[in-house]
Amino acid sequence: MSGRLGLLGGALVLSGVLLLGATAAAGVGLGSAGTMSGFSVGGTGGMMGAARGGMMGGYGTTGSTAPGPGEAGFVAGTVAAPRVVRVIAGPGYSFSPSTIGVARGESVTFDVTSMGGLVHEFMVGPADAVAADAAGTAEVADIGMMQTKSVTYTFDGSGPYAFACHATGHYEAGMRGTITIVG
Ligand SMILES: [Cu+2]
Repeated sequence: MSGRLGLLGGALVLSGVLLLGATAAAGVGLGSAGTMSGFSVGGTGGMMGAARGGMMGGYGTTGSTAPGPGEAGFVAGTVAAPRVVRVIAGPGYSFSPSTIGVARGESVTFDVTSMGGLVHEFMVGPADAVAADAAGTAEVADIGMMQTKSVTYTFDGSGPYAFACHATGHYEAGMRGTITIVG
């Protein structure tokens, strides 16, 4: 008897997780609809983010990194259909990956998930503007633990480009990365 109840409980938990996952995916789509000054930002709530990253043991099909330039299956992102690149912020003062290749002119949506206990930011754009934390540079801020936020950027210049976290002290601790223009 108790074994059957255990099985039933497991099935209920599983369907709950699937429901949460679907809700999180819908949240990402809604978030990307908002546009301001040339780049768009979006995000999922903390609990939904945890459902995607923790309980499901992965990130689902909508949050995975698409093939990059030079990789099999690469399709350059466009403004209408940006290529998705998943970035992990932390644990500690690091991004993974720390170097990201993009094709000249393509639009990329960075889905940034914060791991560990620190709140991070993700700024992307011209390297000098990113280094200076210049106002108007594309970014998402206040990315809490297990939370995912996204920002879309079009690499239509010659570079160099970079990304960084400007939460207090993080950049100085080395929390930055490089965008490489491929092709
Ligand atoms: Cu940070």
